[in-house]
Amino acid sequence: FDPQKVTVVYILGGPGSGKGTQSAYLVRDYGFVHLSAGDLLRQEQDTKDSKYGQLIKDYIKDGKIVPMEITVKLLENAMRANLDSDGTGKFLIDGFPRKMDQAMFFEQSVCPSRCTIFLDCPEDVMRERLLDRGKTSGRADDNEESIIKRFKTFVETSMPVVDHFAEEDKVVRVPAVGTVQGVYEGVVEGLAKKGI
Ligand code: UP5
Ligand code: MG
Repeated sequence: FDPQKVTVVYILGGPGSGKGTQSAYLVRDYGFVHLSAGDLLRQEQDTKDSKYGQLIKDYIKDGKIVPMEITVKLLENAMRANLDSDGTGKFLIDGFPRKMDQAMFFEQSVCPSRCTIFLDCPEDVMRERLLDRGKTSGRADDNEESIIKRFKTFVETSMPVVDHFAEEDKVVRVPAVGTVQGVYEGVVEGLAKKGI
């Protein structure tokens, strides 16, 4: 992808921090194409004949990071499918990269990011939201056991990615407690400071 023509913004944060919720507003107001890595993986898992179906299922239930070859390929395909005819595109990539090797690979071989929105949310708030959502979501990882594993992976594996981008001054950190609208105001304000 031509970084002159393609804008990539990541939205990261712990499980249940509100990435998907905030993304919907960003799509509405900024014209981003929203690509959730988790949604793409769940779609792939449900695709008949996918050779990765069982693997993705096992990884997600365990809150582990699916090997990046799979995720990056899904993201690249989705980006390509959503490029304008002149090769321009504006992508909000949700829940990726969540491991250092993915971040390095994507930045160097797919497209460098413009910035990262980091939704900063305490675990007790996230846990409550996820358990509540779990009553109706049907997601295989919205249960107490998986949630504990997801939190552990986030702290040990994904937070270093946020820290890495923060060192490059490319992170918009937004406290993600309070109302959805209140959080969104923080997101808009943070992006404005980065000239977006
Ligand atoms: N909610 C949201 N904001 C609220 C607010 N301000 N006040 C009150 N309630 C609020 O929100 C979660 C719930 O909270 C919803 O019910 C919402 O209404 C409410 P949501 O916007 O869905 O939060 P989000 O951060 O998107 O939570 P999600 O569960 O999607 O986060 P995860 O990071 O856990 O899930 P994801 O789909 O990204 O990944 C799932 C798994 O896929 C990973 O654990 C991993 O196994 C795998 N994966 C990879 O292997 N590689 C990848 O690159 C990506 C994923
Ligand atoms: Mg999500």
